[in-house]
Amino acid sequence: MSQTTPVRADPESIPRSSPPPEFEIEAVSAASDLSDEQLLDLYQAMVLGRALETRLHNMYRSGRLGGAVYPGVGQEAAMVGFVSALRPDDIFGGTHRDLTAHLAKGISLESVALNFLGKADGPSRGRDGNSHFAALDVGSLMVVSPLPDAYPVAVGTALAFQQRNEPRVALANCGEGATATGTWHEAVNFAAVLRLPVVFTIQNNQFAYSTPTDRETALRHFADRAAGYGIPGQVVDGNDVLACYDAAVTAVERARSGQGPSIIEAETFRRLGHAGHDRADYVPDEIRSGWEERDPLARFEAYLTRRGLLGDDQRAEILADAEQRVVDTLEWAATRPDPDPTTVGDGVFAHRLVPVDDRPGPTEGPESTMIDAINAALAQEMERDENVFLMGEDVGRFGGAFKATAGLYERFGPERVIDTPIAEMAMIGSAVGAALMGRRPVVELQYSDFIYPGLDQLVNEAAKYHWKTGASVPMVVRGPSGGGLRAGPNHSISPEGLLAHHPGIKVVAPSGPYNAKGLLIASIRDPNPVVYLEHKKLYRSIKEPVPEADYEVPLGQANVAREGSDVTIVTWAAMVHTSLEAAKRLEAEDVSVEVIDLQTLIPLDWQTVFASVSKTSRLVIVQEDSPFASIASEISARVADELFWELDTPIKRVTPPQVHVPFAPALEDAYLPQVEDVVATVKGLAIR
Ligand SMILES: Cc1ncc(C[n+]2csc(CCOP(=O)(O)OP(=O)(O)O)c2C)c(N)n1
Repeated sequence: MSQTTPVRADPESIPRSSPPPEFEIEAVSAASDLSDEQLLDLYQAMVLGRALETRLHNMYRSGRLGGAVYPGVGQEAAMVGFVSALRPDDIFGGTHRDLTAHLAKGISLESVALNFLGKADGPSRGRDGNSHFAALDVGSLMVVSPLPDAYPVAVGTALAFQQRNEPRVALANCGEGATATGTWHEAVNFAAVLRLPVVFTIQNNQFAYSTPTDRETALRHFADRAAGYGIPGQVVDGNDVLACYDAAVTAVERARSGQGPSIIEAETFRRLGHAGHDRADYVPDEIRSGWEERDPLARFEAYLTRRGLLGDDQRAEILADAEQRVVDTLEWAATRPDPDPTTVGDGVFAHRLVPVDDRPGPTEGPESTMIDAINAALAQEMERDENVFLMGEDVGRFGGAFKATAGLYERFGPERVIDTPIAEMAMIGSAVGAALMGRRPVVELQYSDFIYPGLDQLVNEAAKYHWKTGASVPMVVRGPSGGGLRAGPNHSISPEGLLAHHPGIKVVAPSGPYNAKGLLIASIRDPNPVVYLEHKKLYRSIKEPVPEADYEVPLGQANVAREGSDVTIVTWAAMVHTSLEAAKRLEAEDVSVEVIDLQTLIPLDWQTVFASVSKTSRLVIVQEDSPFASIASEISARVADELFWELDTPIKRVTPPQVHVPFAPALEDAYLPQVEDVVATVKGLAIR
């Protein structure tokens, strides 16, 4: 058997990045059928972008602008060429470097200036700066730092277009470096599998910060990745605005006509550093000069001049006008008001406009398990609102790993019960995009443990959208959580503390069939991202009457599961039953226990907790989640803070130890809080 020695890249070698451009210096594609006026519009858009980026960069370097700048100088052909292929109601999802593209999509110069200066009336009202904004009114998605987070969201907008049969398209753009992320791969695969109307563009500007392209991919071209997804990929001269435009028009029309996604890579060059502070000393001179000879603006000017569309005077006038507009707008923006510091806590959640039906729901109904109650809630909401749809792994014909979606595929069809690839980032991110377009997605996680691979989209997109842009994101992520089924460390977590730690996510944890149905209906109707945790041990272990009619159990309201006067137990999900059993045993010993079932962890019903502790003067918190920096810690701290003088005893917590959930029955039983632990803790308070 022959042995081969692996050939590894020499870390000291001169980077292959920035291959000598293969494209002509002079040539500008003439395939496009744009009118003279449209050609000049493209030119003006490129000039304005360059004027803005250059001015911002100079301001930053001279200490007149805070925050950050990520100049796209040198990339104007790709930015303008790609976005100009879109219609006004199409969607663009870009990154930190896409200012010129956002301008071409229609965001005003004023909005951009206000955002850079963190002003109150800017698009993110001072909550984010530089190019990190959204302009949903012109179809530009929110820009956030993690790369390329707008990809899955753009895919979700395309999903909404496909579901509604609307002839609209999304274009998602990023740099070549970002194509190495799992986010990118999940988004492209997801779109390819579902044949969504989306175009993926890559601006290969030769460096990801300082990293050359041969440390980013082993392929010759980034567009070669397309073959791995079964979609077309193409490389274009990214410094030729018409080549970019033509390629994008073809890809956009392909997507619009239902033929699915494609990838376009624009080979271009970032003329300035990665950011304002970076002098890009790592770019070899010969590479820089090769590309600078092919500057996209100079090439297009030469083309327009050759065609007799641009004279020297007109060129000078266009440049001067753009520069003056930029200077005037930035000076004007500087005079606008800063955000009011008293609003720092505002806007995390959208207010629900449809009134919550908070009449106590009917309590009569046939006996049902929790899994059937969840299934009924999904079916009724899908029946009531055609915007509600489900997606997840195996949720279709198979009915989900725990059968929560059984029968829904047959009833509502494959467009509303979507089997997805294993791609939590793509599922959650595309739910955000679909929600922004007016849909009400419900994502099933096969186990709540798989929230981890989707967490970036949850906390950086779903949770931040309303706070930063004012747009609401009504979506539910639901799935089985909790232990007790001998499922081991990766199928048993209780992630409520993890989720509650992030602003902008509501967290719901039902304890039985009745509240499971009402809370799920309320979660679907809520205008915010809600994570709905279904304790899998409760799925089939208890039955109670569940009304057939639809009803809501309002979010943010706890339930007094048992009244008592000596001690308050605050708990939720499966631990409600452990605590109720403990309360029963303690009653025999003449200790009266009040059990509060929180039902919703975010927002938490402090009023009910405080009222109960004021009455009993004692508090025990029982939780299944790990103890360190958890919901139990937070409740302890808040109650100690606000009700210290009303407490007769220390606050106690009954929790697992700070370890992973173990598999062996003996270990898992030792891990999970048991009735005896609760009884012992309450007795330890020496009430009698
Ligand atoms: C997920 C993620 N990791 C790291 C970063 C830090 N970062 C910001 S820009 C950048 C380079 C991006 O390169 P590329 O995708 O080619 O885009 P470009 O900046 O060249 O436009 C890095 C590493 C980030 N924003 N997101």
